[in-house]
Amino acid sequence: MNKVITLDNPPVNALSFAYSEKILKEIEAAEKDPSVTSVTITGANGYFSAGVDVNDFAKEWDPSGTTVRDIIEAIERSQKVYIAAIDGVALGGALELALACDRRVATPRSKLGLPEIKLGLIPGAGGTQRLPRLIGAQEALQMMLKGETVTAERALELGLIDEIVDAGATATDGALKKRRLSELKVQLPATAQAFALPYIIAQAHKTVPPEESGGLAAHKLIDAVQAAFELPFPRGIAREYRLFDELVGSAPSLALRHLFFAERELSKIPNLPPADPLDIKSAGVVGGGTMGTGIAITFANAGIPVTVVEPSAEQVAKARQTIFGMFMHQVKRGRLTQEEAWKRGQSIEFSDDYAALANCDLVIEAVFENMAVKKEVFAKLDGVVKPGAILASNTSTLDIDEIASVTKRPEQFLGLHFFAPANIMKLLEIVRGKATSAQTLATAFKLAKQLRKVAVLSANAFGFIGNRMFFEYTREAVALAEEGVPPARIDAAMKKFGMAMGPFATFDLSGIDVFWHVAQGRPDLNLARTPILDRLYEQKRLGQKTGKGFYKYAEGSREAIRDEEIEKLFAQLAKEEGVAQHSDVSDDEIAQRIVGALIKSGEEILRDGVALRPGDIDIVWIYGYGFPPHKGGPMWLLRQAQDSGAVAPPAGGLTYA
Ligand code: 3H9
Repeated sequence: MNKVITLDNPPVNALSFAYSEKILKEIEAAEKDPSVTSVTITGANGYFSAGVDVNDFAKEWDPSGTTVRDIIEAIERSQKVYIAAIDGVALGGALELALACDRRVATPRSKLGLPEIKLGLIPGAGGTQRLPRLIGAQEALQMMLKGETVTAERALELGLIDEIVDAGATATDGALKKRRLSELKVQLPATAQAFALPYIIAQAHKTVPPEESGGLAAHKLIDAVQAAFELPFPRGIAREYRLFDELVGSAPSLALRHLFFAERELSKIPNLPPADPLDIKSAGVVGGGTMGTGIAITFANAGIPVTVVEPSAEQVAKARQTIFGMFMHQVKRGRLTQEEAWKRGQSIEFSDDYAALANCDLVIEAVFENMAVKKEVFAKLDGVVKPGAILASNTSTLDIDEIASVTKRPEQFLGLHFFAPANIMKLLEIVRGKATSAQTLATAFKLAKQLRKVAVLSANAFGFIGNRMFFEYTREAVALAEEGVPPARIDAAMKKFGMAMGPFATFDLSGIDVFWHVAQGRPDLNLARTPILDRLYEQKRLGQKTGKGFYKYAEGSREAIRDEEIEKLFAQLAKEEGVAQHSDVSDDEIAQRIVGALIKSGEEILRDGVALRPGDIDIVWIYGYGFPPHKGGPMWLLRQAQDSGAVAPPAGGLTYA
């Protein structure tokens, strides 16, 4: 007789300590029952299981209690045949459970993966030892290092599952035999020679970042796979358990787990009445510049038809050309097939007439960052677009309520602030105006998910969350440069800290004129220290686009070259302003001052109610500004400093308390 054990622990059948104990008992019962010859493990609630309950890894992680490891060990000892019948997601410890079974089948919609690396961990229930034995060392390493899921179809190709079956098919073949992966040898690529192992391992270590730069778990993962090659199975497992247990308490894993939960909190808005989101079946974009075209592609990529409006036939042609070029680029890079690019391109329409937007469910404005211009656009849109449709501005600094005031539908008005390049960057700031309705907000969050964006709610305040902090961040960088630290050194120190890009390189990429205009618009806020921006603006040193900014660029190149003229200019400004020059600042001090300014501004944003939670701010900086995920975000760093009783850094006036 076949016994079915169903993982049923809503919402995602996570294998918590308590739930693992329950399943272990069911397995023990099946083991004791002589009429049971095989056991099928399957899942309820539309999932197989999302793996071990991440909440269990809190500081008191105690592997001596019942965990999925005990379930797996019981299956390993058994003489009965175990089948994993996967329908839906099978991740982490759940896939490891499936790997301990003798046979694995999955429905076509299923997704399988070992995503532990994304939490700064490695598979810790035998995955690093069994997966290489099943699908080969190289494929296994790749799958675990990326932490990405594979479809059932790909899993079959890899040999990860034995068969694709229809949903509900749990029938078993009585002739099934035991097939313990622990008894297999790790396979090397067919062409590999005896020397391949050290080579594969050495190569793998080279492809991941250094331990201190976010690569800690990746190196441990490679060590564990090496153990799968070199050690007998039980010793390999013991090595893996030890490496996993060490990683649970590591700083990068704590940071990444914080981000996992912070990301899932984002759409929980306190005191918001429940509301059914609208279904956005078609969208419009006003403006075919960099942002507008990127936004249009984002909709097309998500399968939502979109219409782009520009005021003249000439501008329409240019927008069409930009979008066509962007799709072709993807095709050339091998990221998109020609057919798919064509299909997506066909879902974007162009017009020079606002009337083309009349039936859209949502229209986003992405025109020049100027209040008068935006008001004119929305006054027109409000008259043309069907009642009930949502109107959104992509402004990065302007007052959403003032823009909404020219429409008769402030309840259906909000800010949707995309980050350039809009089709690549994952962050979306959803800006709530004073009249924005609960339904409009719910629709925005649902839409963000469809567009595969990570959406963070911001109140309507200058610069919202990200840019307001970004101004403080660059202001501190400029202050350091005036004190005599070369911009190139400041950028290098910030990259060493882990930022994707230094602040001065970002100025040059975005355009110094952009910052200058924003600073001019709000002199009351004393945004960036403007003297240097004024000088560069006067000298037409606008950044990459003019070949000179805080760096020099060779014709047609984006490679930043240090420019002593800039250092002289900073020295001159310092003299005029009476700022003392000193360059005896360490890289750590540079990062501490700049990140310190960021944290201070984050505290203000929380105090002013612009962001809901510290985690929301961290997500903004990770997804929008290239903050290193393994450091958890600026507010997470503050919390760590507070928890450890760290004192204030020396300069900059920041206190962590
Ligand atoms: C592991 O297995 C270690 C082992 O190797 C070794 C051990 C010894 N735990 O994302 P959603 C919650 S490490 C606890 O919004 P979706 C989530 O917080 C684990 N909770 O839905 C949310 O709760 P709430 C390896 C979890 O449909 C709700 O479920 N596994 C877990 O967009 C819905 O989640 C992973 O890393 C969990 N493991 O996506 C899988 N997973 O409603 C991580 C989810 O209260 N999870 N929740 O906010 C995922 O990738 C996605 O959540 C999943 C669903 C694809 C499952």
